[in-house]
Formats: sequence, C-alpha cells, structure tokens
Amino acid sequence: MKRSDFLKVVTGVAAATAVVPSLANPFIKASSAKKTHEPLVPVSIATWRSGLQTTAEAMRILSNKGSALDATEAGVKICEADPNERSVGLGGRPDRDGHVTLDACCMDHLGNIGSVAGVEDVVHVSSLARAVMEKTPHVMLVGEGARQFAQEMGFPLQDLRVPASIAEWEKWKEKAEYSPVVNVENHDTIGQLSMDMAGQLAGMCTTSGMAFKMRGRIGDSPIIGAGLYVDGEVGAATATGHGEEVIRVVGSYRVVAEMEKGFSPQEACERAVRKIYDFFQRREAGIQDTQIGFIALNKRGEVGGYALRPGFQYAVARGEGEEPVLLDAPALLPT
Ligand code: SD4
Repeated sequence: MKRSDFLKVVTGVAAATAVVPSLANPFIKASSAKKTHEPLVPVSIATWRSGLQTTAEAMRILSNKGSALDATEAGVKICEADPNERSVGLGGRPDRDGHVTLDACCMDHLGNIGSVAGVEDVVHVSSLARAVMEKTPHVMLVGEGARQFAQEMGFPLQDLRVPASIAEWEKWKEKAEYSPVVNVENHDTIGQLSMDMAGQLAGMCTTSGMAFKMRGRIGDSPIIGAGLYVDGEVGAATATGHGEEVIRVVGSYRVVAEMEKGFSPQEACERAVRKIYDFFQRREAGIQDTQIGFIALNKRGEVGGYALRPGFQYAVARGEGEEPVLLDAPALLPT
C-alpha cells in the first residue's frame, strides 16, 4: 500500500490534503451529520503503545453503539488496572516521598467535566473523575477529599505500590536528586479520545504524573484545557509529557482552538508543540530533557499526533473489525 493511501486509511485524511487552513469552521457542518441519524464510523485514539489495547477495548463498545465516554473509560481502565503500566493506576510511579498519587480528568461533547488530582489508594481515577462530573456540583476534587469521595462512592481502596515501583523508588533514593523523569518510552500517561456512532466526542486522561515528583505536585493531566479538552462541535485533544510545559500553553485547549480555526488535527498538534518550543526560546530555558506529545481527533473523525522529539507513539482504532494501528508521531526536534 502506498504511504499516502496508508495515511488516508489510518488518519482519515490524505497526506497531501492536510493543509489550507481557513477561518471558516468546517466542523460545524460536519456536526450536521448527527441530524441525519446516519451512524458514523467510530474512532478511538490513545497515547503510547498501550493505546493498542485501550482503543481496541473502546472500539468493542463503540461498535455496539456505546457512547464515546463509556468506550473511553473502558479503554483507559485497562491500563489503570495493569500493574506493569508504570505511569498510571496500580503500579504507578511514586513521588519522591514514596507515595503513589494519581491524576485524571474527563470531558464529554456537551462540555461536562470532572477531575481528580493527587489521589491515593484508588486504582480507577478516571472513573472517579467521571463520578465527580456526574454526581457532584463541582468539577475538581483533590487529595484526601477526593479519596474520601471515592470511599463514599464505593470505590475499593488499596495500596497502589507494587514491588517493581518500590524497587525503582529505592534506587532513586540512593542519589535522591530531585529531577523529574520525563519518560519517552512506550508507556506513559494515557490520554484517550473517542467519537461514537452518533458523532459524539469524549476524552479522558489518567496518570501517576512525573516519577519522583515533589509531594503535592500536580501536572497537566487533571487540568481541563491542559491535559485534555473536548469541544463537541469541533474536536478533542489530549497531551502527554512534561506537564509544566503543557500547562504553560494550555496545550489541549490550544490544539482544539487551532482545529476550530480550520487546521487539521495534525496541524493543530504541530502548532501547539511549536508554541511550547517558542516559550522555551523566550525563556532561554534548556529543552534537552523535555518531551511533549499531543494527539487530536476532529468531528470528522480525522486524527493527528505530534511531539517535541521522536519517540512518541499513538494508537488509532477506526471502525468495527479493524485492528488498531500504532503510529510514530512526527517530531519538531531531530532527537
Ligand atoms: C504530568 N503529563 O504529570 C503528565 C505525565 C506525563 O510523560 O505524561 N509524563 O506531567
């Protein structure tokens, strides 16, 4: 298969057509597809290699006419429950004092939002964020209050540390240098976006945050607009990587705002990464240890992904019966 055909199948857009931004919003028109009641081809897209599993699970639900939110939640929960996924849920990396504290958020096509940050002892913080969204008058709960809410809602509480994560932390303590590790390998924060057969969008983001972070540090992942953003009439985006930098540019909102201007998901991700790079330049700050990746999905079902440096991968599942594919995101910097 030619590369251009492959890209068309996978991203839903021909490589050569991913240009021509316009000020008109093309996605408002796309939303009229909903009014025809024609079922759309569902799409799910997720960060890192683990996205192969999480998008496959989401697609199982989307293919049965499940909602984008249900599908996304079912997907990310797989990683949260997997003790070998070192950056989310059970087995997530501890902070520098040895506590595993999790962050998560969710957003749907109507603009409903929920978020939890710095939560201990709860595996499925994505579901907890959804509970904040659906069962409280608030949008964000943190720390002990979020844990207490989890208990009230019947979430099981358990120690999130596993022998491997304790061993890593013990090793880190030998030097105990405070230097947050930004992981550029195939396991990291899970950000997932889905579009269901009704054309509705939803997203979730879940993480243990930066390994050996300061106690109390919160990254971008639970912050609506930074780690995740969904505009049901435009598209959705989520981020992975150095959260401080993503927060600085309100990264995921920025990606969606670029799509609203008419840029493709791919272009929108590129523009957000470039903005982060610009801010580094302005501050004359060292960029060598930083990695950031965005993925995006628009209302037409087109997707994109881009990173600051090579190594970021994301998975795309499109339509029933199709295996999810893993893509290497292009990057701004050569290494
Ligand atoms: C954070 N963005 O807490 C998350 C972690 C991450 O690669 O994605 N690391 O900053």
